[in-house]
Amino acid sequence: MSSPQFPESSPVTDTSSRKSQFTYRHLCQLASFAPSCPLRVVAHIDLDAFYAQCEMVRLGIPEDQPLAVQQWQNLIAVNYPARGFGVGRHCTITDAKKLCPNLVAQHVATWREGDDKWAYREDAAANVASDKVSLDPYRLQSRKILQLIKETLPSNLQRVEKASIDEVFCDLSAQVHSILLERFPELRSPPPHGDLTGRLPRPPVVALNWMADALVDLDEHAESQDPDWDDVAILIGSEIIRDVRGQIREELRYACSAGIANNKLLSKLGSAYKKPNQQTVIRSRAIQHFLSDFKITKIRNFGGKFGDNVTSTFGVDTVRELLPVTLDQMKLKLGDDTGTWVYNTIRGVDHSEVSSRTQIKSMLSAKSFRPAIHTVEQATRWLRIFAADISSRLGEENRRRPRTINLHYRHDGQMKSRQAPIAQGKALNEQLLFDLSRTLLNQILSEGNVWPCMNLSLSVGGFEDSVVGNMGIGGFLVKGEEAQALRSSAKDPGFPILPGRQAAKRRRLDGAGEGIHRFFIRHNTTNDHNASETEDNAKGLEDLVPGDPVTGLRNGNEEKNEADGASSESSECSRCGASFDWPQSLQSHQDWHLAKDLHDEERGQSRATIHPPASARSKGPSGPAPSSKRAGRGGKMEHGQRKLTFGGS
Ligand code: DCP
Ligand code: CA
Repeated sequence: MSSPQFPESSPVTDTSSRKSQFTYRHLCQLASFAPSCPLRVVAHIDLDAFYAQCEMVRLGIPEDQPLAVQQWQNLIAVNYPARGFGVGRHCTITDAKKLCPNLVAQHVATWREGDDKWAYREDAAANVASDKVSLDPYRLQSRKILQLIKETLPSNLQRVEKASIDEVFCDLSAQVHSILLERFPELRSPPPHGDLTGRLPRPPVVALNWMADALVDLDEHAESQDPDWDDVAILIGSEIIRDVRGQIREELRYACSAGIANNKLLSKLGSAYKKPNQQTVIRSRAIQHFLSDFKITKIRNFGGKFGDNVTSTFGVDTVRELLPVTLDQMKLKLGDDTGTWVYNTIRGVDHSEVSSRTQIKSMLSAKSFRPAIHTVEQATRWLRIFAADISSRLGEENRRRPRTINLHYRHDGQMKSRQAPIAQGKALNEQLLFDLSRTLLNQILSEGNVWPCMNLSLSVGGFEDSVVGNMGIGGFLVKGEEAQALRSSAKDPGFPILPGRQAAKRRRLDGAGEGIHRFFIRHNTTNDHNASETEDNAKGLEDLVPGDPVTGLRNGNEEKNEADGASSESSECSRCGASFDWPQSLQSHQDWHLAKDLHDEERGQSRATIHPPASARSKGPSGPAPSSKRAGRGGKMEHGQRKLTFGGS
């Protein structure tokens, strides 16, 4: 018997006496997206050289033309033809042109002081003082791509999560389940004696047709095994994603790469494994082989200081070298939660969910001034731009309306912020935002002695319509460029990373692990380098901010001296004892507790959760050779990853 859907697969003549390792329960779990289901299929889709492709598509540039996207004198995206000449993001525009004289360098669109619309401008690179980068063109393409993915997958069986401007996770489990039942009628029968723990019959194939996928080799001991349902499921997932990628290419002309595996961690590593325009399948039996060669610091969440500390604590460099460390040893050195998390992660275990929630919770428009600005007129012109920027982005929020507006203002190493409610009932347009921001600016200016101004940022937050129960904990978080700008401007010295109970517990520990534990209590401060200008921040710092700094800074009189990062104030969380140097950090932390309580309540369970250290957040997929390009980049996070669960789900 040969399955018509698997034309080149080898059939098995007699399967009746052989059983799958998977049960009827596993099959049921597949239909309900259960994160712990061993048959689960998750894909990660990542656009190749995204901003560069956006410019190529917009300008109708041939695919083999080297092109880079320029922001001032730097490159922020480089297409693959240009990479062939050795051009990378690290290059200045001058170096890049030396390496590749034929390079097209397209500057990003900018808002200009005094103008009321962003535009592509010939002279943008020379006008860093008067221009502000606009990422609107890329956001628009991103939305189109996301929309197309959603349209391509069956509406009732999809779970699609936007992870950043050019990345999407898809949990394909329910769709795969439905296709399995369609193709293999034997799976439709109820379990013998109604026993869900009974094993499924084996799949009626011994070799599957993987087409041209970059199929990761199987683990050594697994090579002799015949395919089981997890292989069949992931193959179906791979077919689905091939189709999705084909649609994106055909309809929108974008090339993307994808990883298909049984969780987010692996699928994300997979999408970066072979680029551009390829997909990589990591079967369950190939996980160990796939992960072993990765440098620990290249695994998601192991970048930065956290990864460095793990490697130095155990004196290892690669996953392979860390594998022999026992769970007990890990716990001893890293604490129970972190030790367990590290132990599982390097084995490819990740039960984080793909969450369809893509609604953002705040928006920020910001500009750092080099040189500083000195007049009300200048500041006002920038407020006009911020209002236009936020207003155009609000237009895409499907009638969701923010409730608060904040202005942050930096002068002489001090951050001042003011907040006001946005009155309901009035049309929320550019003019209203501008008027409100001017009122806030006037409040700040009335104090006198506020010039020169080094940074201005306007944000809106507290979006309504969100039913808390539907949001999940991520709904309380500010992400991406918002988080970055708020954080770098406020120079908040540290958001707590773990629920304080765990942090407090860690403080009691001593020994070699202590160096690591401190990263769980305090995240690294980020450099303030006009970072809010680029989507890099959205990509690199889409990390957990427990609580909402926008509302966290709710006291309009708070002013922080950021010059030395010190504060005379210190506060402790009454719930868990974690201590904070800054009141707004404590406020954020308490908001986080509240959010987590609601989240746990919503899920009807209280699982231990751990947030990987912010300092450890890396783009991640930079393992073996094909991905090494990512080394040194700031990391990016996506939703489910922020709360790594323990003890199964
Ligand atoms: N980006 C940025 N600055 C960075 C990193 C990224 O502005 N330091 C922007 C430009 C990128 C986009 O985010 O096009 C997506 O980032 P990726 O890391 O996914 O990189 P690319 O899509 O450019 O390339 P790849 O093919 O490696 O995914
Ligand atoms: Ca990309």
